[in-house]
Parts: sequence; structure tokens; C-alpha cells
Amino acid sequence: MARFSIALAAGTGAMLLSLALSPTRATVAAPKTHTIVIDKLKFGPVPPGLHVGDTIQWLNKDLFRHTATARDGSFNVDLPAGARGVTKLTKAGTIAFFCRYHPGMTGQLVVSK
Ligand SMILES: [Cu+2]
Repeated sequence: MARFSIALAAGTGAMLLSLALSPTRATVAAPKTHTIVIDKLKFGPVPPGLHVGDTIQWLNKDLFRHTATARDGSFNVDLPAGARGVTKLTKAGTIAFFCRYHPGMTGQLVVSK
């Protein structure tokens, strides 16, 4: 009985060790910061590959005040001329955004899990 228990424990230990040593395929990417430049009354290109946990840095190079405002209300960043602001991505999906002062300024973030 005791001998059986010891053998079982050793077997389990070896299995756990081999699991711990095997390479993991599902590596979680470290959060990144992506920059979206605003210039000449336009949002610049939205970078691909956005993930939950990443940060968007809005950089307003214009001489005008802008905002980066989500249509779903999930963020609203005020951006005076020359300012920068950040939005942390907290959910997956497509999030349309616009500028409150210039409704023709629009874009969308495509965020993966
Ligand atoms: Cu604007």
C-alpha cells in the first residue's frame, strides 16, 4: 500500500515536471503602446494588431483643439493643440471614434482579445 502510494506520487511529479518544461504555444503578448497622429484635421492611420491591455497614444500635431471620442462612450480624450493623451484598451471589438469639434474626423479601433 505504502509502496504504491510512493510510486503514484513519483509518477505524478514526473508528469507535472514534464508539463512545466514543455514549451507553451499560447504565449500572451506584452501590452504595447500604439500612436495615432492627428494632423490637418484628420486622424492618421490606426495601427493594426490592437489588443485588450494595449494603450493608444493620441498625438495632436494640429493647431486646433480636438478630441478622440468613442461613439460607445468608452473613452473621451481632450486634445488641445500640440497635446497628447492616452486611452487604455479594455475590451475587444470595433470601436468607432470621432472628434467632437469636427464631426467629419472619424476612425475606428479594431481590438482583439
Ligand atoms: Cu477636431
